[in-house]
Amino acid sequence: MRVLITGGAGFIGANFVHQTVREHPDVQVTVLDALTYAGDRSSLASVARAISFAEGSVADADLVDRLVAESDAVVHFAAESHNDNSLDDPSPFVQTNLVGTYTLLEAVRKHGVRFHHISTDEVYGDLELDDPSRFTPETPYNPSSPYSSTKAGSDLLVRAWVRSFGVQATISNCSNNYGPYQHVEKFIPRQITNLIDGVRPKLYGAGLNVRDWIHVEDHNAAVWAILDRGKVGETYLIGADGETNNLQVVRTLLEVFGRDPDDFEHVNDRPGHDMRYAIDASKLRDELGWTPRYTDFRAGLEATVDWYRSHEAWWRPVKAAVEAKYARTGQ
Ligand code: NAD
Ligand code: TDX
Repeated sequence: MRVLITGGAGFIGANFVHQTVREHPDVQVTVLDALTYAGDRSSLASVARAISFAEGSVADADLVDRLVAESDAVVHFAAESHNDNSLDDPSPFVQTNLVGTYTLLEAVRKHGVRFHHISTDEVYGDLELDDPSRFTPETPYNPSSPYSSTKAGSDLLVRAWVRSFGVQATISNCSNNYGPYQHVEKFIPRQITNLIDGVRPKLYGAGLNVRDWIHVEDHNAAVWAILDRGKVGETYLIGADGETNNLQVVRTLLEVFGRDPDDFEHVNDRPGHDMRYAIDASKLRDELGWTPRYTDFRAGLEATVDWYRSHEAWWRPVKAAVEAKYARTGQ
């Protein structure tokens, strides 16, 4: 099987490429990635000889048509992925997340290629802290930010191309990922690299916002379960029952570093900051038999800290610029 992986030089995509090369040696991998600020070819260095790499945009119709014609399936990770950036400048979010997904859909329609669309739980908006419910595939879409609204729009394009044109597609909406190769702009790697540098972790607002953390390896194993056994036209929610508030994450990281758990800093909150995400993944568990393997969040965080400690050459070159950008908004 020939699989085209878009966004394979980014956080989740690179981990997916590594997992695929390791666990599905029969699969021929091609990565399509624009190498934006979030893409790093060195994340694929150890598998470079096992894969093909095309540098370019998912919104480039000619390039996409050529690559899709040579593929049996497309797994679409490529996106602008950071909420804070989408508040600063939404335009690349519209271009990549909406126009890019449209461009891929037209190509898979033309060539009859299987498509899997990677999306987020943020399409459902947020939940109150005292609301006992969790997101299910039936929860109405209600996105809050330019990022999540463009992801929601891309999901709706996929659904329409399935219904109107019979495109062979599935969608997954996953909760917050953590693990190796995550950009230092994101919450967990930002705090880990701050702590390595002796800088206090930065908590938006009171830090009571809840995210449903899942290890990136568990997310990607679920994507393979959907590719192997998922039903075309269906949406699967991916989550590992990992609800934790940001304050608790920061305190745990401080403990892992042997520091006072209260030695963090409150910074400006994110405008429109979603309060809580929570996933009910029972459809994925019951219908496809998927279960998460990384169920000890603290152990997963410790392993992630070790990874950032031993891969300083990977993140150091971009750290100062990320912090300078945050400083402009008092974050
Ligand atoms: P990321 O920002 O780390 O990586 C995105 C990758 O896409 C980068 O390699 C970048 O160069 C590439 N890219 C951006 N624009 C492109 C374009 N126009 N053409 C080709 N490549 C382009 O993102 P991530 O955190 O790995 O997220 C991957 C996917 O998973 C996204 O679709 C995101 O919405 C989704 N998702 C992420 C999370 C999470 O917690 N990070 C959770 C749920 C869903
Ligand atoms: O320095 C920080 N301090 C802080 O308190 C940063 C960068 C974030 N936060 C908070 C904001 C969120 O409540 O931590 C939480 C997580 O923030 P992010 O890492 O920016 O993730 P989030 O906005 O929740 O979105 C992530 O999960 C869903 C991914 O970036 C998305 O791509 C994915 O769809």
